[in-house]
Amino acid sequence: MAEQQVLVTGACGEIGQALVQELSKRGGYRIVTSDYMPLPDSIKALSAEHVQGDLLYKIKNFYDCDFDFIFHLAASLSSKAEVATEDAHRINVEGTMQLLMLAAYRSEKYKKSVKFLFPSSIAAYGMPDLDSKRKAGLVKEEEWDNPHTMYGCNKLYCEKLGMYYSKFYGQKHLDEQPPHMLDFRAVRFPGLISAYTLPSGGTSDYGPEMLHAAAQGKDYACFVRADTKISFMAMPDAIKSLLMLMDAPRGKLSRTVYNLAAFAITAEDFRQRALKAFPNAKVTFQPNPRRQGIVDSWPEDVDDSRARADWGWMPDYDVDKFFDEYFLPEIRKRYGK
Ligand code: AKB
Repeated sequence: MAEQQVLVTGACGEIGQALVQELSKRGGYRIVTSDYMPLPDSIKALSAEHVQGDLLYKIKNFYDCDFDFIFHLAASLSSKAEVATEDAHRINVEGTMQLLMLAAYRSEKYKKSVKFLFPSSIAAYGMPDLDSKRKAGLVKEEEWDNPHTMYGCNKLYCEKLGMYYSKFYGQKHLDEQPPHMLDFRAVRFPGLISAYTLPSGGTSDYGPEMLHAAAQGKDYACFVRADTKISFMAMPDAIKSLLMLMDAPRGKLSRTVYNLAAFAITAEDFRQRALKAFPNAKVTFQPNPRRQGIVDSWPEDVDDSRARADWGWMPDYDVDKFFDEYFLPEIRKRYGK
């Protein structure tokens, strides 16, 4: 069978590296990557072609490519986006729009729905205050969607752009809808934690940063309060969710954007777990008001029942399995502790 063509943007990021490795393990794909950085050794041999540079200037490289799937992961994350807002808008919104236009055009012209997978985020939510956050319980996709950050606004708007290009682009009468519109699918990820890579520029970064520091015997000053709570997920589950959504038959999907959750814990829970595994670790709390404000605006946990019902989503790792069967064994190998 001919290989299917996949584009992964932001391939050098944490999700990108893990996704390229998993797609390559599955086999049957010609993987084209793009990023402003050169590919790291972990995935260099797995990419058939790497387009390096600013996506907005490089998009023309993809005009003649016949992609079956696009994973658009390139983004400026929440903390970085808050200090370089216009640049974040350009990367997060204009980059996404150019790629959506390209995929929509190719879907219609070649009568083949390009599947466009988009990682949105819990940053699409905006809890007005801590009291509302604590009382909100499991937040559904359509609730509290007034983001407080540039990144959150960008993600929420790109979800809407994806719906526009997949449902309404061309403004044909419903009876005349061409059968081959772009097939846009999005997940709202919680904070992600990998045992192999570290995030940069995000605000949920305190979780993985603390654990990696503790495993290396380095002191860590956590930039949020001890009681700060949001949901997190193991990187293998994040990759599993993207591949499950990629494979899900269109007819099973009742919506375009799905919440995902795995385990919601506090920064103090992270500290306790880190100290239990690495008793010499030293973790203190030195909240940064700006970054604290960002995490306080994100819900404590989200309701992912629609993803479970529509496409069988179920994380492999709850909090205990995350530490005992994934993170600690892998991190001990990595840092030799
Ligand atoms: C960030 O912290 O910006 C990201 C996210 C939650 O989307 N990890």
